[in-house]
Amino acid sequence: MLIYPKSHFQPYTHASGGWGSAHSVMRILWREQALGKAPAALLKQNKPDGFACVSCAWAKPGRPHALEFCENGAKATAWELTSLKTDPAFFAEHSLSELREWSDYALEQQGRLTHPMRYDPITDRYRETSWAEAYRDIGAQLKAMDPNSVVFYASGRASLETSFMYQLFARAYGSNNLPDSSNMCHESTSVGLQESIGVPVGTVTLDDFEHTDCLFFFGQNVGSNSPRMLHQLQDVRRRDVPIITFNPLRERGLERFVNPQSPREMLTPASTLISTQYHQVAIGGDTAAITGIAKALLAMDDQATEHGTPAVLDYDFIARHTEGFEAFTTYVRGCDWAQLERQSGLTRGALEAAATVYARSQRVMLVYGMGITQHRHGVANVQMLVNLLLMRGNIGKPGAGICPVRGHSNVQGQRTVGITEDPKKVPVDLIEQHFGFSVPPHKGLCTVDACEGILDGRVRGFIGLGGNFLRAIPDTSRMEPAWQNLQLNVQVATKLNRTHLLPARAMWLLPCLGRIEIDRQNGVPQLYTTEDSTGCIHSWRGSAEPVGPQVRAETSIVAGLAMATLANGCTIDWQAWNDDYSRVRTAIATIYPKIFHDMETRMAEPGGFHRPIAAAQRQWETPSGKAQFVAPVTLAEDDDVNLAEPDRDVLQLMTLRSNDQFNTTIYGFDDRFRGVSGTREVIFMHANDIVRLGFAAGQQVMLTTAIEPAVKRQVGPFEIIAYDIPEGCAAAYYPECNPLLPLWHHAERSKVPAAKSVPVRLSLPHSSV
Ligand SMILES: Nc1nc2c(c(=O)[nH]1)N[C@H]1C(S)=C(S)[C@@H](COP(=O)(O)OP(=O)(O)OC[C@H]3O[C@@H](n4cnc5c(=O)[nH]c(N)nc54)[C@H](O)[C@@H]3O)O[C@H]1N2
Ligand SMILES: Nc1nc2c(c(=O)[nH]1)N[C@H]1C(S)=C(S)[C@@H](COP(=O)(O)OP(=O)(O)OC[C@H]3O[C@@H](n4cnc5c(=O)[nH]c(N)nc54)[C@H](O)[C@@H]3O)O[C@H]1N2
Ligand SMILES: [Mo]
Repeated sequence: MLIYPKSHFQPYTHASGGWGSAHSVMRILWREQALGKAPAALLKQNKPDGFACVSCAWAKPGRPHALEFCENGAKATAWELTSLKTDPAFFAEHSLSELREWSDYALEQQGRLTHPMRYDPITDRYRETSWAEAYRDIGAQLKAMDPNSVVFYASGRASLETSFMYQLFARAYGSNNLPDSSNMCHESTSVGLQESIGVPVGTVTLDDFEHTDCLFFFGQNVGSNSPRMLHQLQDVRRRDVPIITFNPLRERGLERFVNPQSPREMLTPASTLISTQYHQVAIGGDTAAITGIAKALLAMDDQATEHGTPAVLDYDFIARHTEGFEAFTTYVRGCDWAQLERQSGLTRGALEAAATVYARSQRVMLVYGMGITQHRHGVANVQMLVNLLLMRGNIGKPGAGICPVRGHSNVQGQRTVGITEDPKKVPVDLIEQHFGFSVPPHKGLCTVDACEGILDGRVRGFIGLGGNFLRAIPDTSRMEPAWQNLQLNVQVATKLNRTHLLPARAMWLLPCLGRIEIDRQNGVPQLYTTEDSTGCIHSWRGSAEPVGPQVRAETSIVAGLAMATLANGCTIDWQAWNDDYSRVRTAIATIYPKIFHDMETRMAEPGGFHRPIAAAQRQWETPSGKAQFVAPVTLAEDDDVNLAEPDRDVLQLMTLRSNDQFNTTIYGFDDRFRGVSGTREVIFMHANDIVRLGFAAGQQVMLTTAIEPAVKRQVGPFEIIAYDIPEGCAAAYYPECNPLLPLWHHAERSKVPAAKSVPVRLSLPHSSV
């Protein structure tokens, strides 16, 4: 189906942004045949009177730039506004067995889904159905099933209105099975921050970037995955604020940036140096690195005591606001430097250099992403970041705080309005009082639990509100066969993907509007809301004409399914909510008054409104009312293999995104910043490891998971690329590598799959392992 251009590797020596970015945007607008609608839409992107970018969750400023979008946001817009269509004629032509042979890229490249479709097992094809029939038949199926056997997945994009309705639908039906993409992403944050500082989300806002005097960056690839943040970083650097980065790879966006919206920068060789210190930490070495920094701070503080100079630690803050300091410092003092160096892959000198800058800064922010959360000890990792901040009182003052960079554009908001498997995290009393049904009391299934349930047959039905579950989850080679035992699979989507192609006994594909499109109910365009990474809630409106008359809003689809499924008892007027989204917002404000009071007026203010975040006011909503220092139990973020063992033949593999994808959506086969073009089937390795293991750069190898040998997990052949990465570490792309990731290999407590630490061995394609 797809002709791969010849692959090519050439180290990228330019800054991120700049002409490379402009060129890449034009190419996708052209290919998606989106030059008609997309340029006009781009002017509305992330604007107060426009729509929220469908790409990342980074904050949208109240005073936006003339063009408030980035290369990847523009690609996401073009992808959604494509004039290509995957219509009933397409499905008549291709059977599912045939489509399963297509690549992810080829599937989505067919364009937008336009009609509700039902799978017909006799012809192995999707056939057009009507909305009325689809709702009726799905409702009948759901009514006949045990609610505990049905999973309601959400992928992080749907609006606050849709998400609120979706979780009520699931709960009124009798299920708390509400896994979310967050379960594969920042759940380590939600668990770790809640326990340490009493809130599940970050504490900083955009204003803090204007006041900070030092920024630390851990495991987040800003240039590809949240490029609009480069504007804040560029401003920070103009004030000569140091940025200290910990990342196994020298990511371009963390090194240099040219603002593509600045004519001066585009026409001169000027670029901004982003990171002032760059530490290529070993994969899984962050806890050891932070322990080293903490150790250096304690040593500086001891010296200060000795010399009678001012303390390095903020003892007043520690005494008034925290607990656990003694146990934490005892742990840190007990670690020796040789161990910390070995485990972090960094020298004592490098860690002391970072500590010195930290110690002399008054307002420090820590920014982080998947490099921290997607590890076996991802929760402990997040808590180590908090420990470092607490040592000098860097939470709850302007310019300081913790900044997890969320993934999907409304993933944080979905949690805020009740998408969670844990009923303890929702206001059950208010829901029961207002909507006339009982919330099931027991905990439902998160993503990993749902996968286990599909494998062992407990899960019988799956509703997907967006996403590409079967590609995003771990252990995909084991999951795909099990998936086909499902009784029911309903997918609400904008484009065709692999999750739509593995038939359950009954299966529907329901096409929805994207959020760039105008959502009219009874002829009236509706507003919708989202919450960004900084806890800011905005209202938006679509600006492009819908892709076709048959496509429905996600809100309508949820209402339609709920009306067809729910028996008596639930007092929600789904039809009224469907007709006027302001009624849904009124209901949200009734259930969550502290956050959403007066929502209708506040959401329209430029830049939206901030949800109250207690920790940012130094109120700690923890059981003891204090922020918690949490000592790690181990320095190894992933203790399935011993990283420090000499001459291992096992590499620690991280699975990451290229600059040409949004999660499982592959825009193209180039990763400009990492210098790869024409292929995604590569493994990045250190030159010494290539030689040591008896291979050569350019050679094709198979990758096999090195834990749990009883189950063979293998992908390949992939081409070896010699790359600037710490020895013992390797990198390759997600989702191609997902068959390698055992389902049980997830973070303790948060159950986030440890996608950044898969132990692998390499072999030649034809040898047996
Ligand atoms: N264009 C684009 N934007 C996106 C997405 C996309 O796919 N494409 N996805 C969205 C989503 S859902 C999410 S969650 C975010 C993801 O955005 P990121 O959090 O940036 O996720 P990854 O691309 O997986 O890359 C993680 C980074 O962590 C580094 N890393 C890996 N292991 C370690 C480690 O052990 N320690 C440290 N310090 N660093 C490590 C990697 O080198 C890489 O730079 O982006 C969102 N935005
Ligand atoms: N190995 C490995 N695995 C990972 C990760 C990793 O770093 N490594 N990252 C994990 C992370 S952080 C995440 S968030 C998950 C992502 O997992 P998902 O959220 O499940 O996956 P996406 O690729 O974002 O989903 C893409 C699909 O969403 C649909 N879609 C797009 N827009 C809309 C819309 O507006 N409405 C609806 N209804 N559908 C829409 C389209 O049909 C598209 O095919 O993957 C996780 N998996
Ligand atoms: Mo994510």
